[in-house]
Amino acid sequence: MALQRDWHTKPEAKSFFNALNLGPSRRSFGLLDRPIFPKSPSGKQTTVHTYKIWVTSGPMATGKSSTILKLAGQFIHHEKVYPTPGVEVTVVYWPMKNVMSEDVLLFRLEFWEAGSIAVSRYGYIEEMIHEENSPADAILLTYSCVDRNSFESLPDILEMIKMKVNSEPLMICMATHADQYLSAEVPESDARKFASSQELTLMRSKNVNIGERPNETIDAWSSIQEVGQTVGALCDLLYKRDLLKAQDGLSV
Ligand SMILES: Nc1nc2c(ncn2[C@@H]2O[C@H](COP(=O)(O)OP(=O)(O)OP(=O)(O)O)[C@@H](O)[C@H]2O)c(=O)[nH]1
Ligand SMILES: [Mg+2]
Repeated sequence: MALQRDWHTKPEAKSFFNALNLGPSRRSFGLLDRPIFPKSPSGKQTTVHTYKIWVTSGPMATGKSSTILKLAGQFIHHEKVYPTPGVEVTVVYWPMKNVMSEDVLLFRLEFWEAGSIAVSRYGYIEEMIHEENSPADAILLTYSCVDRNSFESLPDILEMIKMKVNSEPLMICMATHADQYLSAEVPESDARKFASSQELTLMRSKNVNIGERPNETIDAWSSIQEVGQTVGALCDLLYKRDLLKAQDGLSV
């Protein structure tokens, strides 16, 4: 049941992605919004697969909000720092095609972030994110390539997650500031070693505005091509995890 990770680059994907855009930019969806979506080439109604993704870090700003904005195709304000005051949820829809069945699946990724200042003041707010009734399907452990301390803090965060979370989420290590590799304080080899020793999937994000348009908007197709690899990989890994869990006879 493999998904076509690069489907966003195919001409037939265009009408599906356009259904999620608002004019020349990607639409930002509220929690209750539901896009109107075309049928699959197979004639079937598209199924929606929802996943909760918790984006976290050590007790510092690593680029959590910027990564989420980047994946959602929204403008990132670099000139001023905007610490996330509490918990924020951002919804990203992403269509992908099943290689075997020709069905198009619509992924609804809910990115949950608690700001680092808010967490250090009110530790309980992160508990909301991994509550038992709706645990996170994936955890994005973020660190900044240009801040060694943020990388050094990851083992403790990981330990804390292992103690508190028993739903076996997909674990991703997300390196931000990948555009600033010349000032990197964390060599690629260190990141790879850490990720493989902890069985984490390593991803990178360059949280800069590519395809900038007037009025602080981003061109939808520039964004889709920019983040397609990362979002496609996330959807594919989450979907495979579901299938494996179903095979193992666990509830999903
Ligand atoms: N050049 C560059 N700047 C980045 C990148 N990611 C984040 N930044 C900048 O880093 C600063 C902090 O980014 P945020 O996304 O607000 O960090 P955060 O982890 O959400 O911070 P809190 O909400 O306070 O926990 C901002 O000034 C961003 O513009 C990146 O990949 N490249
Ligand atoms: Mg933030």
